[in-house]
Amino acid sequence: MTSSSGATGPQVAIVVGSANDVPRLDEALAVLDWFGLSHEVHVASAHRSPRRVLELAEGAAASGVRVFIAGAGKAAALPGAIAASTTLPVIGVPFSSADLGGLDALLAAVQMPRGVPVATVAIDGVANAAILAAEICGLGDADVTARLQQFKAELAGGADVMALVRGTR
Ligand code: RP5
Repeated sequence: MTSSSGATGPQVAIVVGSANDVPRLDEALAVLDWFGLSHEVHVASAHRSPRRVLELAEGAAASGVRVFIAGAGKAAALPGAIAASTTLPVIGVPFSSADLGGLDALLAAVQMPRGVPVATVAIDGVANAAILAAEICGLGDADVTARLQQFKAELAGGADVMALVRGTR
């Protein structure tokens, strides 16, 4: 994708730690589509493919990415590993798993050392991650801001988030 600024990247870069995580992103992709935000999904693991994670983190800002969403389960180092190597905001999504229910990933994502923040949402909170990404992108984009105002008005009117963004209400 190429924007008028010459940027080649999407507005929102999504990275998950395993191909098995990709189906968890459905709600996030629906939300981002509703807000008209371009996005790309990458599979890269802080533990299994750390060099790929570094490449994605280091290259994103120059390609026009505005914000990362990083989701991982278990010992979820991915959001922090990305945050360590980019000046872009990183939204962390801890994924649930059968053994510890996602508490492991939540603590790994949220308990970042001072200096390297990750904005961590709830366990499996991919829809909120996408809404937060829209709010970040909306800071510099009047169209996204207008969509956010519409979104808030719809919520206040009783709309269900996923029914709204999927157009099924
Ligand atoms: C994490 O370990 C991934 O994000 C995934 O949620 C979890 C399990 O990965 P797989 O063994 O299913 O590839 O790194």
